[in-house]
Amino acid sequence: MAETRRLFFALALPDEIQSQIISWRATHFPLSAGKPVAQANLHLTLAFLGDISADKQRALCQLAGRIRQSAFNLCLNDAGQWLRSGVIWLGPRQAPRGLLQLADMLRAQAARSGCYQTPLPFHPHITLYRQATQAVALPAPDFSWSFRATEFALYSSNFKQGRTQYQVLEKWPFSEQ
Ligand code: 2AM
Repeated sequence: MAETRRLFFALALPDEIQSQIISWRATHFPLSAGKPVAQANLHLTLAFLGDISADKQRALCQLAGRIRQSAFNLCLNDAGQWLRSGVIWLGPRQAPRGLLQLADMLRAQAARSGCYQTPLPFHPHITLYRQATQAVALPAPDFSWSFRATEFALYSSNFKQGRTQYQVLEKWPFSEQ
């Protein structure tokens, strides 16, 4: 059988925002909240592709490279918990149009290429904790991190020695207008 890799398109966070979020998380959530996501793994998924072949990866990268997307500002000022999936997340209260357009496009291309896409609406988020199946008191909504998104990337997800590691495989810049 052809070899496959577990892939997804995502936005990275600037390093300094990753580390600010980690400090904030450490002081605003109990230790028992769930399994914290490692600093380097904080990202915002645009489209999850699942385990796909090198051929499908190439085809999806070609389509991704044809997307023309302007850069946009993203403000992370909302947090929530999904008890069913055990996720505590950070996200924008109001998602920028550019982010929604890009995710729609990538998800549609993935679906047309046979990658299963959840029927749930896209809810842009950065997972802070997994296995958070007990309700946690969320921090007061007085936090906000803003940055300019200037590119998106294809990531592979690798599970090694009990840890999930993400690797950037390819990046596509947004246009500045
Ligand atoms: P999550 O953070 O909400 O779990 C890599 O696994 C990324 O793809 C994660 O950000 C994860 O979102 C997202 N993802 C979306 N659908 C997924 C699925 N069916 N299985 C695993 N990850 C999925």
